[in-house]
Order: sequence, then structure tokens, then C-alpha cells
Amino acid sequence: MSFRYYYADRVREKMPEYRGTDEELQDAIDDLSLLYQSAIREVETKLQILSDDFDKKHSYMPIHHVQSRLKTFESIMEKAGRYGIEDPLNNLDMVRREILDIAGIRVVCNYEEDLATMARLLVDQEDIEMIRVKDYCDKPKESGYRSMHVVVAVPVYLVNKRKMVPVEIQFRSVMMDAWASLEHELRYKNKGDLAPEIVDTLKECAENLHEVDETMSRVRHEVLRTGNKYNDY
Ligand code: 0O2
Repeated sequence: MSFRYYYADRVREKMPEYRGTDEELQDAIDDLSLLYQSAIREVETKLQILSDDFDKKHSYMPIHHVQSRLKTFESIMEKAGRYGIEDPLNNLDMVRREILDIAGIRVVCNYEEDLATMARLLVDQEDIEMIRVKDYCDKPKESGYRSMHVVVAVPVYLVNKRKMVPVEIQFRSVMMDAWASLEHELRYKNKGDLAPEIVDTLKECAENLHEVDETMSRVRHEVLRTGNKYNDY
């Protein structure tokens, strides 16, 4: 995997205001890309190890799947502008301090109760630094969106230094993820503008899926409690 993800000439085309040379810009954005991609790999490895150990100890894998992404350079600059960072392209250090979701990982778990378990197992690790939690599971967003967003810093060891790099991890159940993906797609297709009755319907869908999440959890506990007694027949 190459660490080069952002390209200076493409950035320069859209943002000509960079004061340094093309080489300096490429160096700065390579640095960004290397650090954040490495941080994603560190967290993915930790999650894989936790999942394998869970399987070994409990014959159960709580993680359904994991996705990751580096935020596009344009989207980082847009968010930096929204956060009031002036001239973000020439202030990349400030951008790195303020924008905490440049590296993003989505951990989709089978059951709602797995989210807190996996989040705790990860953030309790000694080399992980907790930065913030936004829990939209108990308190969903106005849209109906549910998920647990945890920002942590992980150590990345380079040739001559160690850097703590922030990663935003979104923990979701399969139901929460299904809703968020479809809602995002619909919103994106409509350029972010959905009719109020559609917004209400989507919110209702989110609530219905939340009920399914709770029912599936109850069914799971019932199955675990009754064991395999139906296999005796
Ligand atoms: P991507 O590509 O998913 O990263 P912000 O709102 O961006 O200024 P913050 O604090 O990051 O600041 O916001 P928030 O709401 O805590 O988290 C934003 C991310 O959560 C979004 O990322 C989505 O991934 C997800 N999200 C939040 N609300 C909704 C929603 O109503 N529907 C869906 N489908 N996803 C949501 P980005 O930046 O949009 O993009």
C-alpha cells in the first residue's frame, strides 16, 4: 500500500493559495497521509486481535465488519473552514489539532450491546489515549441517526519519532449501519435536501430499526439462556 493519498498538483489546482513550493506541499500532505493511514492500520489490527480473542474465549465474534477511510483533502479543508480555521492550507498543524476525523473507522457490531463492550476493550488499552465520546445511541440525532463516536489517539512509531494520532471510531450495530448508509445515500442523491415528510419517514424507520435491535438482543439472550434444549428432540 502506498502512503501517497493526496497529490500536491491536484490540491494546488483547487487551492492555489499555498505559499510554499509544490515539493513542500507534497511533503506536508505525504506526512499527513502516512500518519493517518498508519493510525488506521494500528486500530484495525487492535480490533482484529480483540475479535480473534473474543472468538477464542467465547466462540462468538461481536464485530460484523470494519470499514475505514481517510477524509478527502477537500473535505478536510471544508471542515477546517467551518471550524473557523483561517487559511487552513497554510495552517496544517492547526488543522491536525482541530479536525479529529481525518482518519475514520466504522466498527459494525452484530448486537447493540456489543458496541460498548468493543469500545471499552479498545479504549482501556494502555497505549490508547481517550479524547472524546459522542453517544448518539441513547440520545439519537434529530435525523434519527444512532451510533457511538469515540475519538482516540494512537501511537504511530516513525523512523525517528513517535506521534499520537487521532482516529474517530464509529461503533454501530448492523441495524444502525443499514439505516445510516441508506439515509446518507438518499441525502447525498438529493444534495442534502430532503422533503420534511421524507425526513419524518426516515426518522420513523430509525425508530423501528431500534426496536428490531432491542428485540434481536432479547432473542439472543433467550437462546443463550435456553441453550440447545431444542436439539434434544
Ligand atoms: P463521513 O464521510 O461519514 O465522515 P461535523 O458535524 O462534521 O461538523 P462532527 O463532530 O464530526 O462535526 O459531527 P458528528 O455529527 O458527531 O459526526 C459526523 C459523522 O457522523 C458524519 O460524517 C457521518 O458519518 C455521521 N453522521 C452524523 N449524523 C448523521 C446523519 O444524520 N445521517 C448519517 N447517515 N450519518 C450521520 P461526515 O463528515 O458527514 O462524513
